[in-house]
Amino acid sequence: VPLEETSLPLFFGWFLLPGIQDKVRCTSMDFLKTLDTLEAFKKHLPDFTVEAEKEVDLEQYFQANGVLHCTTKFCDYGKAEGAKEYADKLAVKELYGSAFELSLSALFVTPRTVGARVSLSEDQLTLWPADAEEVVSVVPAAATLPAGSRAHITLGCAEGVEPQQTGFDLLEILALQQEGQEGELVEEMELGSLAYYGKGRWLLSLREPISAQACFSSLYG
Ligand code: ACK
Repeated sequence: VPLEETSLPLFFGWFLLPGIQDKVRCTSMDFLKTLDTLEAFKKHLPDFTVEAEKEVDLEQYFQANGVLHCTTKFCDYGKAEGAKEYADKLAVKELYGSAFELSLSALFVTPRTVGARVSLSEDQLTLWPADAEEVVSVVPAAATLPAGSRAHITLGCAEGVEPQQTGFDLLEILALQQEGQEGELVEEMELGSLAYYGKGRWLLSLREPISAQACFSSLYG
C-alpha cells in the first residue's frame, strides 16, 4: 500500500488523559452496579434483553475496549468520505496535540452500548465535522439535532456490537427528547437523575458534569 494512502489515521478525536480515564471508568462501573439492582431496571428487563427470565450483570454484559476517547472524525485511513478535507482543516492542524477540557454531562445505557454524552463548547465545535449528525439511514431524526449531538465516549459494547453504535444510541435518545419525550423519571441517584426512554434505553443526567482533560490527536490503530 503506498504511503500516501495510509497517511491519514483511523480517526481523529480527544483522548482522555490516564488519571481521568480511571475516574470515568469507575463512575461508569458504579452506575452499572447500581442500575441493575434497581426495581425499575428489573421491571424493564424484557426491553433490555430477550432472555427475560435471567438477571443481567451489566458489568459483565458490556466489554470495554481501548483508550477512552471522543471521536471527532472517523477517517478509516482516508477511505471515509470527507476524511482528507477534515485533516486539511485549519482548526485540525492548529489544534492537533492541544489539551482540552471535555464536559461529560450524562451517562447512557442501552441493550447495545454504554457511553457518556460529551457536551462540546464553542471552541471544541470548531473541530466537529459538519456531517457527523447526517446519519438519517440509522437515526432518521438525527439531522435535525444541533451539531455536536453525537459527541460521546464509548464505555462499553455488548458482545458483537460495533463501537460506532454508541453514537447512534445517543442520537436516538436526544431525538426523543427533541420530540418532547422527557423520559420517565425513575430515580434521583447520587450521581443525578435517571430517566427511562423505553426499549431498554436509560439516561443518567449528571448533577455535576465530569470535567475530563483530553488531548486532541489521532489514532492509527
Ligand atoms: O466509540 P467510537 O466513537 O466509535 O470510537 C470508535 C472509533 O471510530 C474507532 O473505530 C468510531 N467509528 C467507527 N466507525 C465509524 C463511522 N463510520 N463513523 C463514525 N465513527 C466511527 C468508533
